[in-house]
Parts: sequence; C-alpha cells; structure tokens
Amino acid sequence: MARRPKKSDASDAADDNTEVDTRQPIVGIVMGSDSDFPIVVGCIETLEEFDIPYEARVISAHRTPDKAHKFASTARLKGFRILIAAAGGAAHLAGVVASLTTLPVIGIPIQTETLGGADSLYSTVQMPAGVPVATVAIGKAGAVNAALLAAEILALNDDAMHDRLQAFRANMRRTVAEKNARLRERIANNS
Ligand code: AIR
Repeated sequence: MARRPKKSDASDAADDNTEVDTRQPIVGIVMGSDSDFPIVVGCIETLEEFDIPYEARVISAHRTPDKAHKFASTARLKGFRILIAAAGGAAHLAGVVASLTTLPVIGIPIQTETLGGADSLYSTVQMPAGVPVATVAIGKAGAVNAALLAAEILALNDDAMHDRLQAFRANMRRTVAEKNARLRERIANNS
C-alpha cells in the first residue's frame, strides 16, 4: 500500500509535489515521551500499511496533565474513532485518556530499563472495572498489534479494511510456510 506523507508534512510536500493526506485522522496516537517513538513507529507503520489516517503526538499524563485531559475529552468531537496510548514506567496515560472518553482506548506498555516494562504493563492493564484499556504486549509486538487491533475494530463496518486484514493474514501464513520449508530443508541437510 502506498505511503502518504502525513498532515504535518504538508509544507514540505507542497514543495516537492508529493501527495498530501488531507483525510480526517481516525486513529489518535499519544505517547508519553519522544523516547517512546522507536517502539511506537511499529504502530505507525502498520497503520500506514492499512491506509488508516492517524495523528500522533507526545502528551504525558504526569508532565502535561492538562494537555492529556484536553486531548482525551475532545477526541470524539474531533472525529477520532480509536485512541492508542503508549507510555513507560508509571504508564498512566492510556488509563487517564480512557477515563475521559468513551472511544475505545488501546494501551501499549513501553519497555523500561529498570523493570523491563513490567511496570508499564501493570500500570496500563490493571484498570478498575468501568474504565477499560485494551492492553497489548510490551514493546514492538504490542505496538504492531495495537494498529492491527484498530484495523480489526474499523473492519467491523468497513469491508475494504476486512479485505486488507485477510490479505495480511494470508501473507503471514505464506511467511510461516516458507520458514517451515527452510527449516525442514536445513534439518534434512544435517542428517
Ligand atoms: N512517561 C512520561 N510521562 C509519564 C510517563 N510515564 C514515560 C514515557 C517514557 C518514560 O516515561 O512514556 O516511556 C521516560 O520518558 P523520558 O521523557 O524521560 O524519556
């Protein structure tokens, strides 16, 4: 699928005549710090693969609580349909966002040096009854799965999205079959 420059690239794009994505972002991504970006990029690339318009920004539940409040409480009105929140350590961002919106919120726990991301996982996943956060795995796999989960939610009433998910799964099956064939060949050559 073609990658399009995001809205923030608009001025650069105007200079070099590349296509500008002017669609309404339907997935809102927030991360606690730009240090989370190397993990969150897996989510962004997957959203792009599925041609899902998104917007991403840094908002901290602790360092910029007012911004977190404003973002979450206006997200539905702004046209977002799903929110994804990534944070590490005392990772309360997804929970705070979820407390201020009825949009589905997906939480990505980021690895930490000190506790390996268990702190982030528990802070994100252990929500009280009444305020759900759909928490994915710690780190890279979780970031990709957050985007896939968003695609699956959108596919509930979007047949084209469903087709893309089916194609993605078919491709995954092919990749595993190839790995299996390679492994069997290596074992046969060894014996
Ligand atoms: N964080 C930022 N505000 C609240 C939290 N929990 C998280 C970020 C990042 C970690 O703190 O999501 O994973 C370290 O941030 P930094 O900016 O010090 O690199």
